[in-house]
Amino acid sequence: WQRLDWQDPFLLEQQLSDEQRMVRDSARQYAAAKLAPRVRDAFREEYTDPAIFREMGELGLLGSTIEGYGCPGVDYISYGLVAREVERVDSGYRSMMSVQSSLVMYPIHAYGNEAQREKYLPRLATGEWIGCFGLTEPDHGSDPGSMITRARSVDGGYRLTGAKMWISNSPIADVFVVWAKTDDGKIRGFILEKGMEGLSAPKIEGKLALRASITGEIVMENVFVDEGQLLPGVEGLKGPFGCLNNARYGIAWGALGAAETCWFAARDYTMERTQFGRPLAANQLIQLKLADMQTEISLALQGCFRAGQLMDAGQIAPELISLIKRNSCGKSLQIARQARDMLGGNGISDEYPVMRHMVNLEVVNTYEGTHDVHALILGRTQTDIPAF
Ligand code: TGC
Ligand code: FAD
Repeated sequence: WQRLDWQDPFLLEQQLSDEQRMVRDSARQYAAAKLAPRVRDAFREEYTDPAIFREMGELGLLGSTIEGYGCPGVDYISYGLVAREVERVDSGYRSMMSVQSSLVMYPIHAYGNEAQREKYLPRLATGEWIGCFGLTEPDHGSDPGSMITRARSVDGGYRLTGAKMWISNSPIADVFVVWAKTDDGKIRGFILEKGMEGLSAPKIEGKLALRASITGEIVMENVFVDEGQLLPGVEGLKGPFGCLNNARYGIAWGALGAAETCWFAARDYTMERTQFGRPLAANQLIQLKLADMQTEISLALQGCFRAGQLMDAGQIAPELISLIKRNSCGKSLQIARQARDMLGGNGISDEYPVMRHMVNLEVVNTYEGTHDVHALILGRTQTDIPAF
């Protein structure tokens, strides 16, 4: 019999290829050396450092699964491992990376023409340009099919009018992938650029979570785009949802990175902290919580790994992505709340990462499809009844 590796009960490490380990290690090193030292102040001051995009670009972390156009073309397990490393530090940093990679570069690569790929992808890959993705509207979040943003056909192109809400990166974005309905009522994707007349992206103030990642609106007042800015390769909701499949998959891995940070913090703290003459970790209630954290995280990681294999084999069902996104986010949020409690009063201080992760995970559990919306997606697979 082997002795259990308590941090890696399923020996996930052994299941990774050398290349996957190498990509993971480089992201881990970067996250520890460059992201961890700035996160506390970034969260306190609600400051998003645009240099992070360029740093990630240098390491090949932006659009990493794309082949060519300056991107390394790694597999989806590597992409997930990177998300986990970055989110160990902060969900906001992973969010910046996911949006750029899965929601901006992916649709340009998958649905764009060659001219669009060549124009946008290399500069998004280096982080010289920052991208954002506009699907959600003030009155249409879980139900984006009811969006009211319109792209009217005019001579030589389209005029876009409408507003998008809760858009990661938008106030500092150079490139905006926006979804709108054309005259025939079909949803189409458009690439907008900073500086276009009628386009603005005000910052949303007062966020109590994900404060290291800037969020804003996209306001479009009759913005003209020529025909060449339409993404020709897709129409309908499957366009944005195709992007969301990739981003949700990355979030499923990423949220577990945040949960691991909370678990390790709770373990270290309760081993050190003495009450009633013995370490907190000597109490059964504390050990029960640690055991639950270990169980949920290791099972969930193994599920993400299997989903990654299916992604790489081109055999994944979108509903499996809903399952792992929902599971990872819901469980990670519970773990963060428990860890916060185990740190007592210190748990509310930003000297420890736990409460920051806890509030961030409230967002991660909500965006890219809420916990309950993913339950309804799974319910539909079992009953054929859409209960939305
Ligand atoms: P429904 O009838 O289910 O589908 C309409 C069409 O879309 C296709 N489709 C998919 N295609 C690919 N992948 C998927 N996951 C797909 N899901 C649906 C479907 O086949 C159909 O195609 P067609 O050709 O037959 O027309 O559509 P519905 O309107 O009933 O949808 C219901 C529901 C709840 C599933 C959906 O609207 C939903 O998932 N809502 C959640 C919204 C959401 O996730 N928003 C995310 C916004 S972006 C974001 O949050 C970024 S945060 C990033 C960060 O900072 O990290
Ligand atoms: P609602 O849809 O109004 O839902 C409110 C509540 O009602 C939820 O609990 C939900 O589960 C529940 N609910 C909704 N419908 C049903 C139903 N039929 N049955 C039962 N319960 C239901 N969007 C983008 O397009 N791009 C981005 O970059 C982006 N970044 C974001 C960053 C942050 C910080 C945040 C907070 C959000 C971001 N979003 C982004 C938006 C995000 O995707 C939406 O907030 C999310 O999809 C939920 O939509 P909503 O906020 O309108 O909530």
